Amino acid sequence: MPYELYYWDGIQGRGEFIRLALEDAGAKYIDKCRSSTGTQVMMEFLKGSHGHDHMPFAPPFLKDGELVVSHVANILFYLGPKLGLVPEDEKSRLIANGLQLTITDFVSEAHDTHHPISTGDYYEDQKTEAKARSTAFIKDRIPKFLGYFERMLSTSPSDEGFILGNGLTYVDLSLFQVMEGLHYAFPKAMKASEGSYPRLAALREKVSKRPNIAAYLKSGRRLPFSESGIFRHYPELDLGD
Ligand SMILES: N[C@@H](CCC(=O)N[C@@H](CS)C(=O)NCC(=O)O)C(=O)O
Repeated sequence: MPYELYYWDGIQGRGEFIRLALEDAGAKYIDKCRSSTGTQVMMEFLKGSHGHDHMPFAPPFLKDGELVVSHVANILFYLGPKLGLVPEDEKSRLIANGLQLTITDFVSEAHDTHHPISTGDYYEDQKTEAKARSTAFIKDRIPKFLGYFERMLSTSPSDEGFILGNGLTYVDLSLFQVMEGLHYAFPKAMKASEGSYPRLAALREKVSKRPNIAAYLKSGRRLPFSESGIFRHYPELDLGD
């Protein structure tokens, strides 16, 4: 039975962290909302009218048989051992989950740069606040989060440049996506700080060259970044010249 991934059609968004894990592992999955009736089925799940005793609050969620798992970090916690994307011992799994939850926080802050006041309102209605939020994000939050991951990479026992040691984990794939997203959204700020994160830059490069990831990135399954996703490029929110 293939896994079923439920996520808004047309954007990478948070669903991309799951896609990258499934793609790297060569797992069989159906990206449900890319089919004509998928979004309708997803909405039924979210309304609780699908006969399941538990309904997720928001996408992404993954269906594996009768099991429905929500939240990016939770889905990856579930998939990690099945896909061979995390060591199986408890300590490693908890460390990986802690790192992934830190990525969740970071992604949420990246989202808030363009929607600092209300997710339900247009960016155009919160541009002044978005500029203030983005300025602080670039000045304080990107360095704090990326500095942390860079430090974790430098203290990792891995001699291959991965964050947990002993091979790639789903956290490395998510860090690739975070770096891709930040470079898309804030190209000038990321260029200006390029020299500060050599290990993250090397990891980004390394992940992009993994055969399954390279094939995925070239395929139609990889949706482009856009101003409907989490990482959005509004030039006015980036570093000035
Ligand atoms: N913590 C959740 C966040 C899920 C989330 O915010 N999903 C967004 C799409 S990326 C959504 O549809 N949210 C609906 C809402 O917050 O009302 C995760 O990491 O998966």
